Amino acid sequence: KKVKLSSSRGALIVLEGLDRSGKTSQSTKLLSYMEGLGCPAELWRFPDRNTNVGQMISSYLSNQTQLDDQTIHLLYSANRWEKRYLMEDKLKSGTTLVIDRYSYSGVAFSSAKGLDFEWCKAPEKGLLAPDVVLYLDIPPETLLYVPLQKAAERGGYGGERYERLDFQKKVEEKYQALRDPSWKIIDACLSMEEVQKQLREHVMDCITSCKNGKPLSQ
Ligand code: DGP
Ligand code: NA
Ligand code: NA
Repeated sequence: KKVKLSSSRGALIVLEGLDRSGKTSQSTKLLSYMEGLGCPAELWRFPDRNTNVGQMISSYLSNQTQLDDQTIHLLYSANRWEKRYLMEDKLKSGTTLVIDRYSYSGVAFSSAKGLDFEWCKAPEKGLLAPDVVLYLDIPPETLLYVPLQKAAERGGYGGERYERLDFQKKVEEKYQALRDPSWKIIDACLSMEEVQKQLREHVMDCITSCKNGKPLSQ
């Protein structure tokens, strides 16, 4: 469904992948690259832990709050909804948004816990559709080799909920079920530089097609 035809809008670029697939460092690098080119862009991430809803999610993730699976699922979704209209304004004003996780994380992580796949998708309907999904592909076993220093910074391996190998394997299966042929699958085991190079190519192609009038959809 078309929201509005715009002759020059920003692109909605989504990075997805398992925990520790490198999304955060790669998206930060992408932003500096775009800034260097003078391309208006912002880096967003979900969950956005700065809002009230985001603080509830953050408290849940650090095991300070207990919530049932359905409730936390809807909070993650609400956290995207509360940014939806700002997102649309930014895109229409020509700003490209690079987003570290979006609805696909919402469905993949919750359905990996055992919630019904279609039920998980329902509250995501009506959010803006990404112009491109960049999937950083790592074998879940890679989680076993996270450098000790990084694990320590994060409060130890498995410090947050979800960061266990068996669970990440299920998440990967769900991502595969969500995947469509338009996704760009990037081998995240390549060097940091090579991954970045491939991401930049996809991003620049996507920004060009949005500038050329590709409509925003939901
Ligand atoms: P991050 O801040 O990207 O490290 O994400 C925190 C954790 O929450 C991570 O294990 C992935 C998971 N997660 C992110 N978004 C969602 C979501 O929308 N729903 C569910 N169930 N989990 C999510
Ligand atoms: Na994470
Ligand atoms: Na993977």
